[in-house]
Amino acid sequence: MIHQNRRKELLSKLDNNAVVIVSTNSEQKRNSDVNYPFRPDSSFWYLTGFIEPDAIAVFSKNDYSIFLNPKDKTKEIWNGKRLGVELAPKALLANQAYDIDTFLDEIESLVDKDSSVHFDAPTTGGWKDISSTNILNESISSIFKNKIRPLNPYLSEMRLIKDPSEIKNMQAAANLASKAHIKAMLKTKPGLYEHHISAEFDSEFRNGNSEHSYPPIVASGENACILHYTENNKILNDGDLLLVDAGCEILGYASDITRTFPINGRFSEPQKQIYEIVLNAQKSAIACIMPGEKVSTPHEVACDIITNGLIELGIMDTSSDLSEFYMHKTGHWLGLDVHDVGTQVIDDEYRIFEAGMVTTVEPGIYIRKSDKIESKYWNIGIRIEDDVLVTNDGNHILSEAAIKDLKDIEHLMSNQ
Ligand SMILES: [Mn+2]
Repeated sequence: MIHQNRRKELLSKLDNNAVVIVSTNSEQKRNSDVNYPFRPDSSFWYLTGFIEPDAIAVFSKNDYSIFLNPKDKTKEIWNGKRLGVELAPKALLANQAYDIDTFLDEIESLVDKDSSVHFDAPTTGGWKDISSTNILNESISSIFKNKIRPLNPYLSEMRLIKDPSEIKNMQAAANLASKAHIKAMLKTKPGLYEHHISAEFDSEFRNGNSEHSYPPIVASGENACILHYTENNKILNDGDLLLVDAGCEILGYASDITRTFPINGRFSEPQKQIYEIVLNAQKSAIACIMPGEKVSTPHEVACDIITNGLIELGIMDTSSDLSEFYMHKTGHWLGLDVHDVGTQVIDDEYRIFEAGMVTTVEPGIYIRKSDKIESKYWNIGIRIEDDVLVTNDGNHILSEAAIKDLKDIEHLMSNQ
């Protein structure tokens, strides 16, 4: 029902006779005859609730057709059950279902002469996607030509505002990942390897019937200054920090959390100084998230605090560029995709926060070796990231169970 309501709401934003075509992913080859674990396309999942690979939904005000893989005894024995053409209409609340291989034969008959066709080329590969040529995109472009209109701008606006069922899943994803971060702090000690800490997240997520929402970053010492470090195989050295950026997925909805903590359980004085700047920037950025505030404000607030903090410590002088130490944005939308859909800017102006939006808040400071900087600060990389829901009267930190105050972390890790 929830998916039917979403299709209805989407159509209400389009022309009266508009037709929407949206497709999901195909399985992707990892090597030889081994595939990557399958993950449905987020927009397709959002509108249909259907999680098998190779499917296309076509719907308008009066009609909903679903194209999907047909039942196949052999393939189902080898690869798992399929819903099939016969059961699909009832299960998915569609008017009719077709074998996906008949898509090109049927599609023209499902679109009236004066209808517009809302469709965007799949970005992650889908049905008959062959290297750089997407057959679905090519076919739809050649059949419907100038009747084609974009879909994503309308859909992204809808996906940007989360409904209560989506928020429930995101809270569950944040809770599970927060628990895993606490476990990681308790497990961490000098002499273990980054992959041992990574394994805590694998175990916690799988035990919660969940998956990673992106490859985790478990970066000790200087590795923390590599933003997308995923080797996760170095030894944990006494005196270094460990930066962990890891989140999971519940029914498709992601969490995305980063914590940075001392491998031996005690922050050194220079680490403390940098940590307090990042934490202050993060808390201050979160404090200004509320309906009516510009979405650019958290980043501005975080940049000011980090700039002043680094100048005070003599790491940066007024003329240096902040991007040497803080080179990414303070947040991004979060939802079915970790970097979720939705624009930041409308008509050349930053938009304002609205209740139901979920953003990450993740300032950081990364200090690489440099003759211009006192050596006690070298190789300190710190990021603190929470998932924040905009509520009617302010915000709620979905990931608040993951402790982040310096004293709380030291206290937790002293009980190992
Ligand atoms: Mn993030």
